[in-house]
Amino acid sequence: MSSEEPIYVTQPFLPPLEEFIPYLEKIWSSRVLTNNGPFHRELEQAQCRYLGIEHISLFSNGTMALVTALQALRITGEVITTPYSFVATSHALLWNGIKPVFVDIEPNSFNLDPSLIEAAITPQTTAILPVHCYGRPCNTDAIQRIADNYNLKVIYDASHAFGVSDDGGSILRHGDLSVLSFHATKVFNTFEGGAIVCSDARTKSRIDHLKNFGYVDELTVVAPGINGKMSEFNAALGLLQLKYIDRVLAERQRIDRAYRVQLDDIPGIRFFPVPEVRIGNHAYFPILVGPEYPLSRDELNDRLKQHNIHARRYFYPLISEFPMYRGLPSACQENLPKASEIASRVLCLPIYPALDEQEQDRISRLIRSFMQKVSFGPSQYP
Ligand code: T4K
Repeated sequence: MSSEEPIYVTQPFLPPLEEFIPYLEKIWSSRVLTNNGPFHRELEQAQCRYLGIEHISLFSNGTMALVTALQALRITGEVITTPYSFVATSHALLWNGIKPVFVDIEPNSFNLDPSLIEAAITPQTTAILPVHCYGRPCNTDAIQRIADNYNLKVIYDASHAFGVSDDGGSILRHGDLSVLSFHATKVFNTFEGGAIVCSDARTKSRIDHLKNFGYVDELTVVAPGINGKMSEFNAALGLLQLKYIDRVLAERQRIDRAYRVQLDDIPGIRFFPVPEVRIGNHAYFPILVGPEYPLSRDELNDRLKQHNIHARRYFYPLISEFPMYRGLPSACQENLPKASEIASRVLCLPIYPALDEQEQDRISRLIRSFMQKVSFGPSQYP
């Protein structure tokens, strides 16, 4: 094992602690800890301004927001979704008693392939749940066309997509609802947190009731709601994080660009083209390890670990391979050839604002050095 300091796939950005103290002092003096307090209300307004969206409802985490989004639109039956995501995407369906129907992904965006959606629609289908994977936008126009033709709702799992804009503005405006995660590992974090974005006040009101046990006022409960509320501590951190988010995005862009230069000519190492978006967020830096590279993806991952570099195989295994999904007809590998292939080759390299040039250079040089050493024979592995 290497003596160098560990480098993980991500490290949360935190503002200077002394800037957080005044927020804590306010909480201590007001004793408002949760239940739509002043920081919560302020963060909702500030995020609408920053993201250029109409309405947002804050949540305790992204998974609770996904579960509630499905409830808010009364989704039932079957929902078409991607197997190439974090398990929370499909788990939210199971928690609502909905059957996930997996459809394969596009090899270039790693997002749900719209050309395959129609064939998966049945009389039980009520919605599509795509993911803007790694913060790269889905083909929203094509997905919306299908949804309109078949009268389906669209809920985007936009957990990776905070701050991403296409030519028309925030990508969170697409579909009926978009769900965000503000988990520690995300581009924008509130320790834990999440949100649902919607475009009309009535839907926001329903979502807000659902996340507060269904309460409308002290004596009125209109739905079997849940407790999905964000606390004042999380909201306060969110307000402070918003002051730094542009710097965070710029640092991520710096690292993304440097990897592209450093890894450019390594045979068998492929990465995404620069995103065709107005503003990207560089949430992840996935590479695909192909047969021209002398190590398999898992060997490369292990070798990096020996050097205390902890990349991650997001998203391997596919959701469809976990035991609670494996039995579904749509989960079989033959139905998901592209997702299966990509999941077997993908490796997400470390990317976060505090990753400095030397550390990043070390990662890229190691990936290059494994290639050269292997070509001289396994005995010379580092
Ligand atoms: N939909 C999608 C598409 C998602 O990706 C996610 C979450 C969700 C829905 C659900 O949203 P939330 O309910 O979580 O808000 C992580 C995260 O736990 C998960 O939030 C995230 N996706 C997923 C992609 O990644 P793990 O199991 O890989 O996390 P963990 O704890 O191994 O963290 C990865 C690395 O980050 C660690 O090696 C070190 C670093 N780290 C992590 C934490 C938690 C820190 O430095 N500090 C920390 O506090 O799942």
